[in-house]
Amino acid sequence: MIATSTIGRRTFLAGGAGAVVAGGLLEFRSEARAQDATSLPDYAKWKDADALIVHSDKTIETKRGEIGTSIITPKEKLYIRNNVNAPPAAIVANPEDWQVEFKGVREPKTLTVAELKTMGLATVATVLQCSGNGRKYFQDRLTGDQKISGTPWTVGAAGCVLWSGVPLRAVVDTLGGAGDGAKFVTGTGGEEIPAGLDPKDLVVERSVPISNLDNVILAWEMNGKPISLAHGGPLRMIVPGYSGINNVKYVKTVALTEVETDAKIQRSSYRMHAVGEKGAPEQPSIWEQPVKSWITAPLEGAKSGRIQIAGVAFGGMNAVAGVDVSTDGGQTWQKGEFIGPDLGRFAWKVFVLPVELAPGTYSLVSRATDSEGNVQPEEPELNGGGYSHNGWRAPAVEINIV
Ligand SMILES: Nc1nc2c(c(=O)[nH]1)N[C@H]1C(S)=C(S)[C@@H](COP(=O)(O)O)O[C@H]1N2
Ligand SMILES: [Mo]
Repeated sequence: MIATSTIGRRTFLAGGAGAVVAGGLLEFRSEARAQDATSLPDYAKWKDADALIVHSDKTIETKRGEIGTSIITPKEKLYIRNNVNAPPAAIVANPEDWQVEFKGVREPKTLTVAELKTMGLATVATVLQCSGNGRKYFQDRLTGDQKISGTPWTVGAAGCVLWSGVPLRAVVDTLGGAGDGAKFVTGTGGEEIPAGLDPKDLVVERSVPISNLDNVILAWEMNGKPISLAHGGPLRMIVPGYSGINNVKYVKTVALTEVETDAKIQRSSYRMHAVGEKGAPEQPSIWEQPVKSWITAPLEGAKSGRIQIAGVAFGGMNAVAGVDVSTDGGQTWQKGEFIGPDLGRFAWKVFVLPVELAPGTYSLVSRATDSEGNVQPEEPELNGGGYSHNGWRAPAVEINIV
């Protein structure tokens, strides 16, 4: 917990003067909150506090050493990111009764979760990762008056999770098929928008290309339990392979649309643009996740001798095909070995490399390749939102062997 407040304070001071001038009161408030966040917020009280870094009541990161080697991330350790306040806990009291409106199909209809449960069942393992995971590594590279605002996540805004629910394709087929000209799947989150504020500015509504129709799952179960409020129960739209933001929690409307939603969160947020530029619809949207890996153990020095280096690797839309591991900061590489069951192309894989280390200092890094031959870059180009960091150098683990 001391570490948490230190991170908050450092952010506060580093961004301080600039943030207040540039961002005004709102930004000031969120940084102040990060500063005194020391315990889990009520809706996440059931989480394993020792495994988490609480940046704020809406941004909670998994500690790097807590991911484990069992592939699936336990719900108690999974990160949380809410863009706005979560709905009241009452919505998960009777999950079967939750209603979802389906639009852009031949026979539009509102269905309950109980009805959805009769239409089909599928289970998929996906990497759920915040689009801003690794933002801190971009922020560390800024010079002059450059600024990237947002939570300074390192590697812990990610987990690998099992989702069960109905394939969206089955629902669309039941409702007579897609309407004419449908190009996107658009999901709307069930948060209440406070009166007097423009819903377009706040609604968590995301559009993804309709090419995902056969992958999308409307999930009511996560790792074998009804989805908690924190993770988007009673029902969540899962878009396998896609960045966190596209996985809409407490989904209340699913529409097949001709155009992308003009909600702010789609129109200008989560866009790839240069530092200092504003987000705009013509820029690439943060959709598919790029190939990525990082080391999870060891994170601290040890006695010389045999050591098992371990980590996680995934390919986003593509299966991960291989991972190279280096103990000298990328000068020389060895092949890591994937262990454990293969949970499919959207899951991550755990890798190991046994090494013999003599006393000295080491820089441990990993570099994954996906089935299409895409390789993790050493350093991705800076972008203004600090999105989709997948560089292999920045998350290096520096250790001392004695
Ligand atoms: N309805 C809704 N869905 C949402 C969000 C949100 O604030 N509201 N946040 C998104 C973001 S930015 C991320 S990273 C993931 C976080 O999922 P988690 O909290 O279950 O880890 O949910 C996404 N879906
Ligand atoms: Mo996110």
